[in-house]
Amino acid sequence: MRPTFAAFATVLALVLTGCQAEAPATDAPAAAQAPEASPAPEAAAPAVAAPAASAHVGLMAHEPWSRPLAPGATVAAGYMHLMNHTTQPETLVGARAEGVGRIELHDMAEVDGVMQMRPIEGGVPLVVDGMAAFQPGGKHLMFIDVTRSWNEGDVVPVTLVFESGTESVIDFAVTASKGESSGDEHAHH
Ligand SMILES: [Cu+2]
Repeated sequence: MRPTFAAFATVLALVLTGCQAEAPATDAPAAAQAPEASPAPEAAAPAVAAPAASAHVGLMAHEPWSRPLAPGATVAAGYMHLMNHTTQPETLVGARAEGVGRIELHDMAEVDGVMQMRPIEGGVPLVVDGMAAFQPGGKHLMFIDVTRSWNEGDVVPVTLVFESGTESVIDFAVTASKGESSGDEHAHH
């Protein structure tokens, strides 16, 4: 696996920013025009069906995705923005999926100018209303011993396991085009 991590980092950083800024209304200049509080502008945003934003008890994964595997390859990386909209801290401690031998939580670190990945010890903590970015060049799910189809357009259900015992099934979209999408994937915020 030789992903070009750098190319996508910038794009995802933008997405990240957009996520944290709750976008105050920018198009309501005239007070006279707004007699009463109207629904947030974002409610009118197009429903861009984030391929699989699944929400289970307040744990949400935005845009879970993975690149297609080349023929013969058996190791893939998974990316998403994981958010904890519950009322208690959670820690992602593992994951599993049918057709995948095992899934590890990995992080990246630059060593002498070379990005290297390593398992994350102790899981990925999420404070209340916190977010963890799994993105190229950073944290990711490592799908090891993949035996199922992993091609453009495939959807891979992945069960995320949290320390509290909560499990959340997230559908990962297999796509090579993620880096090109514009940042409107938070329409359902
Ligand atoms: Cu990895």
